[in-house]
Order: sequence, then C-alpha cells, then structure tokens
Amino acid sequence: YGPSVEDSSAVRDWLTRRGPFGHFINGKFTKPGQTFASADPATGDKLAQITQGTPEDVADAVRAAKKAQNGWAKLSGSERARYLYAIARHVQKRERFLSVLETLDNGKPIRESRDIDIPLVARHFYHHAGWAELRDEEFPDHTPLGVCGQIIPWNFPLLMMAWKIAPALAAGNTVVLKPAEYTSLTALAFAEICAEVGLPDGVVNIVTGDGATGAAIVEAEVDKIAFTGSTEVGRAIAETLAGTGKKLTLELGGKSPFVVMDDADLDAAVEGVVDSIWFNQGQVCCAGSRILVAEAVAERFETLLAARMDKLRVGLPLDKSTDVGAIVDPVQKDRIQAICRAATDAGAELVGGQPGEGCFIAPGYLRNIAPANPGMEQEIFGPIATLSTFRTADEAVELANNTRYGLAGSVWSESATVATDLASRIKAGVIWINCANMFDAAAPFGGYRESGFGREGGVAGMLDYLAGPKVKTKNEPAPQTPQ
Ligand code: TXE
Repeated sequence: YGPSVEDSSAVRDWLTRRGPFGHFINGKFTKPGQTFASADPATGDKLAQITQGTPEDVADAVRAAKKAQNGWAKLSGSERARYLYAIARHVQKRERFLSVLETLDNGKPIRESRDIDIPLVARHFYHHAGWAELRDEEFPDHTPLGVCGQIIPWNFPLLMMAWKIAPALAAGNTVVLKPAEYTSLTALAFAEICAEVGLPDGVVNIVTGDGATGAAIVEAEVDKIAFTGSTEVGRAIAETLAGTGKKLTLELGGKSPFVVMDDADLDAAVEGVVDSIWFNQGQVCCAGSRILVAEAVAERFETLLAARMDKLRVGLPLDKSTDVGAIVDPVQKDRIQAICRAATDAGAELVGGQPGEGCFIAPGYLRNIAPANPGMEQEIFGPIATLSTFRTADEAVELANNTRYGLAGSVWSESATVATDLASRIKAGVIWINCANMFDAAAPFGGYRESGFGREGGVAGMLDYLAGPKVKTKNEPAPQTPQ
C-alpha cells in the first residue's frame, strides 16, 4: 500500500486549517508570533508559516518544562510507560498522514518516510516505553537530569525527534525541543499527538525557529543539551556550555568509509551503496560516503555500480516509484555543488551527480580522487560518494581511518574473520558488516572524534539522560583512546 492522493489532500487541509503555527508550550499551541515560510523543496510551494522563537518564548517553554518535571519524574515507571506506548500507537494510527507530511516538508521519497522513518519513530517509543518500566529496577541509584534542551536537524525530522524525546521522557526528564527551520511540521503534528494522549502539560514543549532560537535554548536554564547537526554548530555549543555544568551530547557530521574487500559479494555491496549514500539523497550523517574497494575487483565493482546508479529514478517525492527525491533546500543544494566543484577543480572526475531544476541532484560519485581532495575530506551531505581503491587490508584500514570524523563504517566481505578484523580496526561508533544504515532502538548510536560524543539508543542512550554512578553495560562502547 502507499499513501494516496487523499492522504495528501488530508495533509494540505490540515496545514490550511492549523496554520500559521505557534509553538507548543505547556500543553497548548501559542498564538503565532513573527513567522517565516516552510516550503516543499520539490516544488517550491509554500506549505505553512512557522513562528520564529524568541528568547522569551524559550524561557516560557523552559519554565513550563521545569514546573512539569517533578510530577513527571514522580510517576511510577509503568505510568510513564503508558504515555510512551500511547504515543507509539498514535504515531502508527497517523502513519500515512505523518509520512506524507514528512515527505512534503523534507523532500524525501514517500517510500522512505512510509517504510523507514515513521515505523522507526513508533519503534523508538515502544522500545523506550520498556525502558520507562524498567528504569527503577535497572538504574536504582540514578535520577533524571531535569529539563533537557534538544536541537535537531532536518534530514530525519520526526525520527531525530523520537531519538531525543523518547529516552528523555523514559528517564523522567521533561523537554524543550527545537526542530530545524526547514522541517518543523511533523514536530508540530507530533505536539498534537502529545495533547491527544493526554501527556501532562509541560512535559514536551516544541519551540520553532532558526539557529538564534537554538542558541537561546543552549543559554537557557536547562540541565542538558542534546544536539544533532553540523560539527561547526556543535563546536560553538560546546564552547558556550564549557564550565556551566550542563550535560551535553553531540551527534555531528561524518565521512564514513564503505569498504569492499576482494571476496565481497559485489552485487550485494552495490545494493549496500544504494542504501548508504543514495538513501535520503545522501543527507545522512552516517552515510557510507567514502567507497573504498579492493583493487582486484575495482573495475567489476564500478561497472556494476554505474549500471545500478543509472537505474535509480530521480523524481517527485510523493511518487511511490521515486528512489531519489529533493534536496531539503536550495541552500543545501548549493553547498553540495560547491564541494563537488572544489573536488573536480582539484582533479577528481564526477560521474553522474548532475543538478536538475529546483532542488534535485542526480546520484553520482567522484573517481580518481586523491586522499587530500576536498571531496574526500568534507562531508558533502548529498547523493555523491567518492570511489577509491586499496591493495591490502592494512591500507584499507589506514584509508578508512584517514578522517577527522568517526561516526560509522560498513565492511563487505564473505569471510567473517576478515570482516570482524576490519570492523575492530576502524575507529567509528557503529560498524555494519555486509549491510549499511541499519538502525535499531536497542543499539547505541554515536560518534568519536569530530562526529561528537554521547550515545542514543539502548542502555548507553538511557544513561545519557540520567545522573548517577557509571554503570558498566554489556553493549556499552569501549572507551576511546584519545587521538
Ligand atoms: O546545520 P546546522 P545546517 C551537516 C551537513 C550539512 C551541514 C549544514 O554537512 O550540510 O551540517 O547544515 C540549529 N545554536 N549536518 O546548516 O546549522 C538549526 O536551527 C544552536 C549534519 O542545516 O547545524 C538546526 O535546528 N542551534 C547533521 C540544527 O541546529 C543552532 C544534520 C542543525 O543545523 C545554531 C544536519 C546555534 N548557533 C547537518 N545554529 C547530522 N549529524 O546528521 C543552527 N542551529
């Protein structure tokens, strides 16, 4: 099945009926203040007017969250779990509506929002409902942090919101969350779900706006900041928070290696590339953006890759047959093209990757690319990979680790010994073997080096929303030796 024209008109009716949008503070929508437009990147059509949050709006939201926190934390774990289960069920009930809204606002193919984003949102709330029930038993010496300020990006708007809100609430915290300015609409629809399930006022507060609103949250009287976004903004937030005692977790950029060994199943590896860098138009922090392939199979791999790339359909995101939708905003499209230009100016060759009208860019890859080429070093955050070769496993590891990031990696080999050996030597928070971009609410996700710190998901993710003694957990990442 797939969302139909009727689903799309239901979303448009909702936008007309509900907009212009204010914030969601203390269980109610505020009157819209000064607004800005949110557009459909595929057509340029305006979807809604959103309020630019002021420091006063942020202060109101923090006050509401503070007032609600004690009562929320005092509920028994199973009472908090009931709300999280109810949220998960309501997300499932409104699955079609939410996937169409996400696709209109972000430009991602409807197949992805329908089959990946929204189901994972529900899964994240179900999983953390379980944690709410187990919290007292599993972490008896821990307490909630208090009010959490959460700032999220635009590449997986509702899913990143779930990653932030679900563990925070399960642990007994309350939140003030700011969605990205390009993609605020599903967060506002989610606010309606919070009201529908009768979540106590002030437990979840959504304040919309741009970076200035984000900065106001960082400076507000919150106990933790959880941020996902660019390394530059992450660094600025860390500087602002230094010495304040506020807890901080950062999930930043990446330039993840995708290593294809000479004994790999090449057809499967090519499909892995599709899931990795051409998924969500390459706007994925853990995208396997640096393809490293063993020289012995490089020619055959590239032939298969180019043929598969040509079959991908770039098109309107609401069309169920579209593989590659629209880039989120013209600003991001310009950024992607600027890095590709710098890469080709420095001698790389771009295969595919041509811009279309509006926010579209065809999938592509950069070949003949030197390790110091800007296209190899910078996060392109678009549907463009790099393709280079290696001779030995040691060289593969060296190239894989030759980056300032350390978020994810993917290794392809038919030998379990080879694959696990490589996996253990690549410095990244997540390594996938013979697959890519697999997410599970129980598996901790997060980076090393300039990809940030802190984990989301699983036990490690829960501990980042609690204060108390360190608990050694089975799936906790091994401590990282400073580089
Ligand atoms: O990110 P920003 P942008 C990378 C990716 C992309 C680049 C730029 O390479 O091309 O960053 O994207 C809020 N204080 N990633 O400019 O600005 C902002 O409003 C507090 C990787 O969109 O970091 C939004 O809500 N908050 C990444 C959020 O930060 C501030 C996903 C992210 O926006 C702020 C996104 C400030 N001073 C981009 N300035 C990933 N890890 O997945 C902005 N914001």
